[in-house]
Order: sequence, then C-alpha cells, then structure tokens
Amino acid sequence: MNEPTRFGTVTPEVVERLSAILGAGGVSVDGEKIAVYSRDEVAERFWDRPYRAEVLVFPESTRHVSEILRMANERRIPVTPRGAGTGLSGGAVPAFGGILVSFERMNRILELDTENLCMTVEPGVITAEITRAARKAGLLYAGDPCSGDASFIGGNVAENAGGNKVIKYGPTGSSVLALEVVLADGSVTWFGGKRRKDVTGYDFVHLMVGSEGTLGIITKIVLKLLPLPAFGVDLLIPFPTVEAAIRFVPRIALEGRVTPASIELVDHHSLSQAEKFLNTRLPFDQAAAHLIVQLEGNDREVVADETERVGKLALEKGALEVFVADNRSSRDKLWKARKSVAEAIMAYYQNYAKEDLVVPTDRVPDLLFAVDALCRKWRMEAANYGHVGDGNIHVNLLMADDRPHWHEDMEQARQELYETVRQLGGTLSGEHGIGLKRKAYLPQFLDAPQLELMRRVKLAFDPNGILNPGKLVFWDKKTGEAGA
Ligand code: 2HG
Ligand code: ZN
Repeated sequence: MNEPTRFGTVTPEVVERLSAILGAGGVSVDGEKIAVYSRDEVAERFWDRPYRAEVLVFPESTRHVSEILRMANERRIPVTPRGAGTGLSGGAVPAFGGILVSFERMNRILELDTENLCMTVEPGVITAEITRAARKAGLLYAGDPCSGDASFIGGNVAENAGGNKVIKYGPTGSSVLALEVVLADGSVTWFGGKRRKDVTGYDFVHLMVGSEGTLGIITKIVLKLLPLPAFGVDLLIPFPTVEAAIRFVPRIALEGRVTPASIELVDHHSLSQAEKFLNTRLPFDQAAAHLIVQLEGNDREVVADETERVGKLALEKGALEVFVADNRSSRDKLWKARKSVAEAIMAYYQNYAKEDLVVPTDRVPDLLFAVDALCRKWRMEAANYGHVGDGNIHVNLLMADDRPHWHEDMEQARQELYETVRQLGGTLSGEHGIGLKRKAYLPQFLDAPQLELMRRVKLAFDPNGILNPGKLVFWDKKTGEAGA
C-alpha cells in the first residue's frame, strides 16, 4: 500500500475518464500487470516497501499525453513516465501511486532527415533501433548505453544515459537537438529545433535532459546524427594490475594523440562473472584488469596506424598483451562480455550495491584503493568496471555471505564510499540517475542553495508536484508536495 498523501487518488471515475481519452485498450487496472510495470531493474527488496501505480496507461500520441496530464493536474494525481524499465535508480518507480504512463505504444521513428543529419523519434523507440536505422543511412547515432538493446530512447533522455562512447561523443544529451514536451498542465511545447546552435533563451532542452520526468513529459525527440565511421577496431588490453590499466588511460590521448570512441575497464572479478554468465572465455582472463579501447575513423590506414601506436604504447606501459578485434564476430564477443557484466552480477549475487560513481579521471586509482580498504573492513567483494575514460566507475559492492544485517552493513559501506567520492571531487551518479535510490544522498553532494534552486525550478514547471513525485527534488514526505 502506498502511504496516504494529499495527492488525489485514482477513483473509478478517473479510470473512466482515462478510458475515454485512450480507449479501453489503453488503460489497465490489472494488479499483476501494474506490479510488473511498477518496477525497473532495481530489485524490489531494495525498497522499504513495494511501490505500485493505481492505474497503467498506454498513450499513442502527444494529444493523449496532454489530455492525461490536464486531467491529472486538475485532480493532483501523480504521473510517472516509464520507458522499458531498464533503469538502475528506481526513476520510473511510481513512488506515490497514481498514473503510470508506459511509452511502449509511442514507438515510431517519425523522420530520418539526411539533409539536416537528424532523426525525430517518439520516446518508446528502442535505442538499438535508432542506431540501426541511422546505420542503414550511413549515419551514426552516438548514444550507446549498455542496455541499448532493450532501453527506450525516452528513458535515455530522461536519465541522460551515458554508456560506452561518451569519451568521444558525450552522453545522450549531447545528441539531443530538440524535444516536444507536455508540461504539467497539459500544454504542449517544443524546446530547441533542428539547429546546431541556439542561444535564444534558456537552454530548456538540456534542462529537460536528465530531469527524470520531474519537469515535463517528453513526447518527441530530435536526435543529432553524424557520419558513420567506415572502420573500427577494438583493442583488448590485459594489465597485471588495475592501477597500471588506469594509469595507461590518459597516455592514450597525451602520448598516443588519439581520441578513442571508448575506453572501458573490466576488472578480473567483473570479467569472471561475465564469462561464467555467458559460458565463454576472453584471452588472458587471469589478468587483474582489461581495458577495451575502441578506435574508429574513415581511413583504414589512419585507424591501423592509431591501433599500432596505442598497442605499442600499452606494451611499453606494462600491458601483458594487446589483442586486436577487427572483425564483426570478435568485436561482438568482446562487447557482449563487457555489456553483460551488470546482468551477470545480478544473477550471481543477492546482496549488492551497484554504484555509478564519477571522479576526476586522475583520482580513479585513489577511488579504487579506497574501495579495496572498504571491502576489507566490511568483508565484502568488489567488482569494478565501467567507463574509465570518463572517470565513471561502476563500483559494485558484493556480499558473498548472507548475513542477517546485510542491508545495514551495505548502507554503512555506501555512506563511507560516498564520503570518499566527495572528498575526491567526485559525484553520486554519472549516468544512471538519482531516482528513488540515491535521493537521500543528494545533500551530501549538492549544497543548500543548489537544492533550493532545484526546488524552485521544479515549482516553476510543476506547481502541484504531480510529475514523478519523490524523485530528484526534495518534497515533503507527509504531503507529497514538491514545494514543501
Ligand atoms: C554498464 O555500464 C551499465 O554496464 C550498468 O551502466 C552498470 O549495473 C551497473 O553497475
Ligand atoms: Zn555504465
């Protein structure tokens, strides 16, 4: 049961209104279905209680979303937008019940504009479909979250998903040119346009990006495309220590004079989970850490030359070997292993904390030393992997035993870890978002003036606090109102 709040509830009359807007097939009050849709990838036992929407809706158009919001706003009913549920922060969990809006029926690619190099899509398109559609036209959509085969682009935008190509192309937000947004009162507006530059007013496009559905509901997205690089290779580079692997990262740019598309780290523990999960082996899998360095370009010789340079440099800096994957199957195998680490860990461990920390890149070794010490203190294991080129490390704290107070221990360990991150000049989340999972820790990272500004921005967009309440912005627990 959701706690009583001053929010309006979903009465049979509200369900009727929703059915009138969407048609009976666009509304569900089926408890089992609602339970499935009220979750993301965070296991429910990590919450203090299960959260459930009161009604689930499937809009098919901007007009549908607009009418839902107008009605919800009049009655102060919470509205939580939901993509494919691949999120890792509880961002799409309906913390105050109300209406859960699934975007699975708004799943069309509306336009591929090869003159302006952009694509207009609805929020329910699967990220990988966008990549494929662009590729067919010889173009690149640069967003590459690890969950891209399942995630919806709307969720990627709402969380400003990062992924594997951020070092070269930036996170999802760097590819967003414009957004059609339904505001809390149901009005519809466009932020941005098919333009590469725009200082005409505040940058609302990038305020919406990463705002976790708390400011408005995105109904169309214009994505920037780039020419598709003709050649690509992935270097798999094992190192005898994690530190040696990390110390090599800045050398790639400085001495190698190369900007890779990806620089990913997978430590030994992470790799062995993925190997077990996929029943596969990667070379040198006893090494303490592997880097994956992706190089790409339009000139075969330039890519070959860069491959040679980075490979040579790696061996000079202590790499155990350099493996070059330059065909489809070897590249796919490598990335499949990298992208399945998160799922593998969830399959083999019950009690874990999946983190999404970011520190300045030169502080990554300090972060990992601190993680080692923390694990010794709390009798835990760690799997460290992620986007080392961006300083964004998915520290996963794992408990092999099933101790009775595992939750308290984990909480303490997380607190200590966050304090270290803060001292290193780092932050709480690089790409997964705050959601329900990290909300309590925001004040450790954002000062009072910033939190107050966030609250006022929220109030400007959503005076009744109906949009994804409970996320990102501090609200009054009793009233459920954003402004309290
Ligand atoms: C990845 O980079 C994903 O693999 C998931 O962002 C990370 O689950 C995680 O910790
Ligand atoms: Zn990641």
